[in-house]
Amino acid sequence: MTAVTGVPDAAPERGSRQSGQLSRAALTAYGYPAMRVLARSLLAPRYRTLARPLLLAAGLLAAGVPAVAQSGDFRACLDAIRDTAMTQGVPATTADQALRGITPDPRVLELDGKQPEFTLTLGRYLGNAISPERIAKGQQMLARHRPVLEPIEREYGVQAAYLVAFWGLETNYGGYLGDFSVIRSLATLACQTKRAAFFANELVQALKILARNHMTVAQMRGSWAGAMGNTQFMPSTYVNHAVDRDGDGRVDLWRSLPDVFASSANFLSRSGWKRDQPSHDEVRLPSGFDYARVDLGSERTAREWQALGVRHASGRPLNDFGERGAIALPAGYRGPAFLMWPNFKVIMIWNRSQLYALSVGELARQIQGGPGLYQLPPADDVPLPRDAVVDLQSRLQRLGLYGDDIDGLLGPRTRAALRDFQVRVGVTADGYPSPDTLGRLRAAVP
Ligand SMILES: [Ca+2]
Repeated sequence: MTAVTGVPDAAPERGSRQSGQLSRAALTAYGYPAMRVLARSLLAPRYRTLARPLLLAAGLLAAGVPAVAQSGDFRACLDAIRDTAMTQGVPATTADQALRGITPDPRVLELDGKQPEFTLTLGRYLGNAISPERIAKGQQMLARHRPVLEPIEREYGVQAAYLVAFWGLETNYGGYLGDFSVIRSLATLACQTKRAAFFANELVQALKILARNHMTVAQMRGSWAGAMGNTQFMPSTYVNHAVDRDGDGRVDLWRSLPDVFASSANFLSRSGWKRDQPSHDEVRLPSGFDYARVDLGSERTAREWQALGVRHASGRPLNDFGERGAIALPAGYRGPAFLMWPNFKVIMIWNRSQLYALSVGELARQIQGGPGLYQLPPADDVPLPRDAVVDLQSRLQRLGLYGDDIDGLLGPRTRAALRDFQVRVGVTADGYPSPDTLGRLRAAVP
């Protein structure tokens, strides 16, 4: 599990701007959403007896499979995964049937090899994620599925609008579930990429799902990276958190919306979702606000922020849930400011992109009839290509302000260095690479 800080938002600029690709974009940027990693550490009670063999197998996977994977012997790699699956209770017949005759999928390798080229701006990201059509459709879906959603909201304590928002962002309300063979995709990623241990474990979990007779190999289709169904669960998340809500004895995240909504609610609830609280509020900062306070780690109570002059964006006093929250300025001081409550972090367990979390929360809020943003992101912001971030980091380094890796990723250390530069040249120190700040940096370091 990664901390909520330290992961910049990036997404590949490819393909159509379908929303499902947003989550996949975040997924490809860092390999996989944190949710899938967390899932492995939260063993459901009925699998607890498997914890010991699982830990042993994890060691085995971490040690053995990558070596085999790097040897390039696909079959030997699959055999190692098959053996691990059997130590975790998967019958040999199930594993053999699933893995027999499969070959690496070149399309999966091609997609895996595509690195994100741009850090999307807030405006671009939200524009893609929360279109008026998606809000309207979310409202229709909320109304249509209310009889299913209401009892789930009561039981799990996760608001129906959020469950619908995750669904809308992951697959555009079930519009595209992915048509890759999950087993073949995971086998390809486990045996022919560097993230062998992670995907080998996912393949073992997928084999468990087959062993429990939830579906056939042919029915198990999903994204190129193995995410399945209406909310794109990875197999480990499915095994640990998915639930059979409609009572037919199978968890079907493709065709059963009761199963889909209850599974999402179960995951969120176990991840610490706070009943009746939003993920964030848009806020208004007072003039003269010290932007050094803007940091995911800098949490205060609503009362403390209120005392510092922060108000709800509408001008009224801040909501006070008795919680602490941090302020984020994802488009710098010229854009909207957000106060992020505990549920924001829970969304980042699902997907560790801050912009993704913001999109889920905004979509949920606007599905519930909330107005659009009070402060729109600046129109002149442009997506920063990775080499532009490399350039920025190099210039900050030459000024003695940045000592970290020149990796082209706009992380918190780069932002902190940028803030120091802004202080030095006497402009608003929000740590955001606005066109103005970039121009000043180029002038300072020719
Ligand atoms: Ca079911």
